[in-house]
Amino acid sequence: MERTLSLIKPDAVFRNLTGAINSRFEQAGLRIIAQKRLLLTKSQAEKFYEIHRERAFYGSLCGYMSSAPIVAQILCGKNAVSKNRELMGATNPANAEIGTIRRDFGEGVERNAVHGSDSLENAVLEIGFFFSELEIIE
Ligand code: IDP
Ligand code: MG
Repeated sequence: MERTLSLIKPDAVFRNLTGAINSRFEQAGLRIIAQKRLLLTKSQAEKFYEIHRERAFYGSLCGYMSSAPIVAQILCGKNAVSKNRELMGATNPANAEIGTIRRDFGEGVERNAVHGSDSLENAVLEIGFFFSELEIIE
C-alpha cells in the first residue's frame, strides 16, 4: 500500500467538481484517507512548488494556487502514486488521454484541475507539508 498527495486545484474546486473528481479516485480503488479544504498564502504556495522556482510559470502558478480554496487529500492504495498520475493524465489537458481527470475537467496547462505527487519520496514530503500524522486515519 502507498500513500500519495492529491490537490484539487482552485479552478476545479470553484466549479464544484470535488465530488466528481473524488469518485474517479474511488472507482479506481484509491481510498481518500484524509481530506481538507484550505486557502494557501502566496508564500505557502511558493514553498510547496519550490522545485519549480526557476521555471517561467512559477510566479503565475503560485499566484493561481493561492487565489482561491483548494482541497488537499491523501489517497491510499496499491501503487497509489503511479495510479493517481495515470488517472490525472498529462500536465496539459490538451495532451491528456480521453477519460483522464485533466482531459475531462482541466481548463488549461496551469488550471489543470489536480496535482499529484510524482514519486513515493515526494509523496512523503508533500503529505508532510499538508497533514500531521494525527489527521491520517487509515
Ligand atoms: P505536473 O503537475 O503534471 O506534475 P509539473 O511539471 O510538476 O506538472 O508542473 C506543476 C504545475 O505547474 C502543473 O500542474 C501546472 O499547473 C503548472 N505548469 C506546468 N507547466 C506549465 C506551463 O508551461 N505553463 C503554465 N503552467 C504550467
Ligand atoms: Mg509535478
